[in-house]
Amino acid sequence: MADESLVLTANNGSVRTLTLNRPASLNSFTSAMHRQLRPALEAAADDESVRCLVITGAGRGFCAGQDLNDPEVGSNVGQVVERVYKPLALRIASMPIPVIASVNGVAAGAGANFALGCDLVIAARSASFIQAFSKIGLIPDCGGTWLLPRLVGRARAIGLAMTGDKLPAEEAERIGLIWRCVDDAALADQTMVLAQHLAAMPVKALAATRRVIDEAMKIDYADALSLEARVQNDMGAQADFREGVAAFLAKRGAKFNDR
Ligand code: T3D
Repeated sequence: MADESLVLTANNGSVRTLTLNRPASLNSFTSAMHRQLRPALEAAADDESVRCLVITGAGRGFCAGQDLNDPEVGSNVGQVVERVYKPLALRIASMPIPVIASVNGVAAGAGANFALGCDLVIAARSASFIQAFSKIGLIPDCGGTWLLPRLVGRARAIGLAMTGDKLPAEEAERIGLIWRCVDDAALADQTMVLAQHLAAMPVKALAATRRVIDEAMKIDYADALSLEARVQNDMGAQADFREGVAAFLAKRGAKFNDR
């Protein structure tokens, strides 16, 4: 159906939640879903009232990666990655606000790496992460080759990618692949507490923090220190910095507005 909502949008104060909504197929990505997800991400980026974005899945899965029934599969896999998954990963990495993946169930293939590319990954204890690519003769995409070794080191990255084994959320937390694993029943509440907390923070500085940390991994120490100085100069000129210092000195709560 052309107008079927494959990506649901909900607002809770300044937190926006996008829910991938193809539960019968574990929210695997189709072209139609991508056509709804991209504008939804743009809308969250453009809407000044949104200060934190949460991405989750409907039903028992988070996202099982590329829908292998989609007519596009097999036509030109590299083109799909270049045209769809690369811009998706880059969009997440450049959002002007913090992005939380609230992983409610299995996250496989591009679905796993889509989650891992978010700023913070909070997962239900019953959730799992699977680099499913190797089982169908592909390599990790949607940022997997870049993210995995940085998150958990080369040995674990290669182990996860080659075996395609299911990694339970608890283990994912233990090895540093994700931020936190919580009881299933607590996931929605814990996600919202975290999201509201981030939304009340100086989000412009949070987005700059992500950008500089990502950039710092590609440059040497001296260049990273110079980059810190340049970006700190920019942050120091923002109203949020003045407000943060004023609130601290006045012993009151800060109200941050920059975005
Ligand atoms: O063009 C390109 O391909 C390039 C891009 C590639 C990026 C990628 O993401 S490649 C990797 C694609 N994903 C996978 O290979 C994962 C495939 N799915 C699975 O291995 C398993 O479904 C899971 C381990 C994720 C979950 O297993 P389980 O036993 O909990 O559930 P299930 O019974 O396998 O799945 C439930 C339903 O979802 C089932 O449909 P049915 O039989 O009830 O009608 C299953 O077919 C469907 N489903 C799950 N994943 C996909 C899917 N349908 C289409 N595509 C999927 N990826």
